[in-house]
Amino acid sequence: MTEAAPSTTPPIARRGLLLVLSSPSGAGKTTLAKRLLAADLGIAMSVSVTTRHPRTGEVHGKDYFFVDDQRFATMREEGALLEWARVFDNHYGTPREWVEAAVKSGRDVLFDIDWQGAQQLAEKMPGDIVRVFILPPSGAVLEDRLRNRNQDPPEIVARRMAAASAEISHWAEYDYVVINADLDESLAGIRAILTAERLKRERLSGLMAFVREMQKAL
Ligand SMILES: Nc1nc2c(ncn2[C@@H]2O[C@H](COP(=O)(O)OP(=O)(O)OP(=O)(O)O)[C@@H](O)[C@H]2O)c(=O)[nH]1
Ligand SMILES: [Mg+2]
Repeated sequence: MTEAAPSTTPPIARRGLLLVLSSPSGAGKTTLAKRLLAADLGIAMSVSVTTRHPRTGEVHGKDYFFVDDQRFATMREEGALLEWARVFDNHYGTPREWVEAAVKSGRDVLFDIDWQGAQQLAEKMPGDIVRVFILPPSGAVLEDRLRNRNQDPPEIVARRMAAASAEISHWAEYDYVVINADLDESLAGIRAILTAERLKRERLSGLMAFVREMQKAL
């Protein structure tokens, strides 16, 4: 299911938007992000830098840019990161340049980042950010998913649950909340949000010129 044929609406210049997805671990955020990217060719993923080790199957430059502590610290000090946070025992950050260029040229960017990152982006680019929080359908479902993820010892599962609870406490800082009981339905919700946000007058920087041109003919 990819983008439909080009529409007949004349192109109006606009800034790209920053679509941020946050959720507790296990709510389905990464799956939803991948589905959205496959379904909508107009949005691209912001690839974060992280100090955590790659997992089997993860690709450098696609899932993350995997760097060591020193490289991360240098990037942070040089201002190369738009936002950054410590999550569990690792550092994560968003490379600045790529995002700023994308937004300027009217491309939309998708972020899979935590509440700390969402807060920083909202401070830096308040007019461009759209925040979506993904909730699991219930605490029991989340607990089940966290328990069954890997064969982790109980103390690791307990730590994940505490982190999930802390992340959930930030839900009200988001513009939209999607309860992910059904993947297809949640994806449809996120696509509807994206469609509506793309049409916001404030984002359509070319609208003034478009209307002026129209009025000339009247
Ligand atoms: N602030 C910030 N958070 C990030 C960034 N990149 C990833 N994260 C968050 O860091 C957390 C851990 O991500 P991962 O190490 O990929 O682990 P995961 O198993 O995918 O974790 P969950 O998606 O939470 O289940 C997730 O909540 C991500 O959303 C970033 O650049 N900045
Ligand atoms: Mg994830």
